Amino acid sequence: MYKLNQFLESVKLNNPGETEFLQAVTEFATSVIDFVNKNPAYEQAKILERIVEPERNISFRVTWTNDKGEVQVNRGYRIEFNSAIGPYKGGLRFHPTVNSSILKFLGFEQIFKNSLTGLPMGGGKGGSDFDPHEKTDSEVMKFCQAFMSELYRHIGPNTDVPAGDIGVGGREIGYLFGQYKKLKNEFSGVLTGKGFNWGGSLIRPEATGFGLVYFVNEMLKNQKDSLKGKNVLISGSGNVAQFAAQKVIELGGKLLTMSDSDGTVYDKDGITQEKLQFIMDLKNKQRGRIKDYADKYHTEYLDGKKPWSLKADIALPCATQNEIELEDAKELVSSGVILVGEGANMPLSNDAIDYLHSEKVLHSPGKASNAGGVAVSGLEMSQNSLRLQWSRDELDERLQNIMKDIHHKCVEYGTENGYVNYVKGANIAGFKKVADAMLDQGIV
Ligand code: NDP
Ligand code: 2IT
Repeated sequence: MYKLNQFLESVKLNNPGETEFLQAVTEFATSVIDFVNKNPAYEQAKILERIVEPERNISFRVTWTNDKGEVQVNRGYRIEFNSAIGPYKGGLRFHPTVNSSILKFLGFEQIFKNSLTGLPMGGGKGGSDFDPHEKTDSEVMKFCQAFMSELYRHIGPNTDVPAGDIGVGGREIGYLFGQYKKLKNEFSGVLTGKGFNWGGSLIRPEATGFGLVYFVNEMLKNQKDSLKGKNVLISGSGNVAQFAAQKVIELGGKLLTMSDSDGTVYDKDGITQEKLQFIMDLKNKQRGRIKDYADKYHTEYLDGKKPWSLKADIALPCATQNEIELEDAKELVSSGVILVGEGANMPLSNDAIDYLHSEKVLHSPGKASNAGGVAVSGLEMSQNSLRLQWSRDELDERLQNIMKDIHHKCVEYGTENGYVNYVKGANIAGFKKVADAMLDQGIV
């Protein structure tokens, strides 16, 4: 029998100071421990000890020159966490806060998320402490080329297939792909999130945000409720936030906020499709700040603040980890929020999650509700193998079915006295497939 505290203590000793990684492992192990202890084969094969240990952890120097000709040094990483059910798959994050703990938590979450999609993808994550803010296109290109000059020897369409995450979007994927192709003399599906004209998939840019709202819709349907007329708070204004916003508006929700790391815009009249287009242009073309929205539409701007103190029905954190802590969770509950759907990875601290669950607020973990992005990445890999591109309708339908299926798995494994504990459901369902594959494949 595994003992939870003893297991967590040993993970802590082996990974000193890696607070985000330990947070993710604690949430996971707390959910699955009873399930794991029901099958002694898992303990005999030391599945828990093995699953928290990355199969390979690569870190490397990235040297490049900025536009002034000054030499710059960054650190690059790729954590190849688990390949039991497919090639390593997961995004690259470029952000100054990136370190080993952050990427290990993301890679760990990715194992179970990818499993939940039903597609054959293992878990991995990578990135760098490079900060793309305020960099010119040519600097971003030079950094991406330098980063790929090392990464290319570790990845491949059947080995490890990176994609985007914070700070890595279509522009960066293009530069990374160009450099990989040049170094390997090979046009292959080694990255996802590619441009449509060079092997990308329709719906991939939209997939995480759309998938989140499809999932939230299933949660509401399960309660005989819907998004129509609901007041919604979204944090972030990047890839995930933008397309979550689009789908919320399409399905009849009233979107009150979006944010960036400087502050939050609060539009009492609701952010419409037209106003959202302004945000998309601002963020994707001009790479500007969300405050410009408040200046243009004369709305409130909460300088340096997150959206969680505002009154609403639904909160969709779509920016970054630990953006909702216990105090924020209390504010959300006291202002009447009935559902928190995670678009970001691990946006809630564990005590915030516990509080929401104790108040019976519906809550979905990112590994379930933001899995649409990697799911369509998996479909991009399938299309690359087939050397075909599917239509937008076909991909949207597949995405909707995958999100419904994940919701179904959460309900199946997570229902406790009528309340769906989506964290528990997602962890057990995601874990089971990977653990059983590890058992089948022996002690490797
Ligand atoms: P983007 O880089 O496109 O956007 C990130 C957004 O979050 C920006 O608005 C950014 O503001 C804000 N943000 C980032 N870091 C912080 C911070 N420390 N504090 C406050 N705000 C912050 O990233 P994505 O939209 O792709 O990713 C957002 C989240 O979704 C991440 O947690 C990511 O892991 C997760 N995710 C992404 C997927 C994808 O397909 N892209 C798939 C699944 C999950 P600013 O510009 O000021 O930095
Ligand atoms: O966190 C995530 O799931 C992503 N950033 C997307 C990963 C992918 O391979 O598409």
